[in-house]
Amino acid sequence: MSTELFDLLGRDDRRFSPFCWRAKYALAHKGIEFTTIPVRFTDKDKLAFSGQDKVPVLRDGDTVVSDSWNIACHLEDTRPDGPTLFGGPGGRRLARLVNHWFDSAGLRGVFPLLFPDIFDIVLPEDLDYFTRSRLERFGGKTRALFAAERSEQRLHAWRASLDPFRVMLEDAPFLCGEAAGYADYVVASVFLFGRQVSPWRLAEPGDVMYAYRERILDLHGGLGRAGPAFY
Ligand SMILES: N[C@@H](CCC(=O)N[C@@H](CS)C(=O)NCC(=O)O)C(=O)O
Repeated sequence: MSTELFDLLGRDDRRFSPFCWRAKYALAHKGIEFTTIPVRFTDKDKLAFSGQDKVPVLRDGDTVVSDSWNIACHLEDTRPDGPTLFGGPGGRRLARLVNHWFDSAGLRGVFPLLFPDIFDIVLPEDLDYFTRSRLERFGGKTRALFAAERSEQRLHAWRASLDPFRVMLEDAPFLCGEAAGYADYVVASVFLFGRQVSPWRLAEPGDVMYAYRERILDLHGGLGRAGPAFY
């Protein structure tokens, strides 16, 4: 049975989508051999079989699953004997909470700081689509306006918002404990994404979150280090 992950493609083979990173880590965590199928923003035809237009999409034998959370649940449910992503039903619900909260606070909070730089790593043939779709999404707010609003102060405020994670990492290497779990992959996806799209550093050496990021990058044979990055 073949397992394929449809993965967002940027310049220089950057695979930068945070949601795709979550799926790649979940697959690696389960020890599943998979191939990635690169997808440009405008390659919507390639995703038509999934009935929607976003990545990640997993084709696992005859089963098609879209959305990173659904992919994690599918992997946990179909490979119960592999290392667990959630640590049981209670852990699954908590991971779901982390997923919701992190998307609406952590990821959304840092997005304005990184957004202006994404234009430089989007493939030239996707640039018109990216510019148009994001203008629509952000009510006409331009790249230039986002760039004018970003500041070191905002970056420091975002870094400070990660304090609850720093507390969790005082007595364990990962948020889930001695071994990483899906909640780690959700939170760490912001660092995997951030280092590939922008020179604005989401963590600096000396910060607990930087050491955590390094540990995540090293997992699964250095999976996260694949492809070019700013830092
Ligand atoms: N909730 C979805 C979000 C997926 C998503 O937004 N993917 C983005 C890439 S990061 C995408 O495919 N965007 C396509 C587009 O904007 O046209 C998940 O967790 O998988």
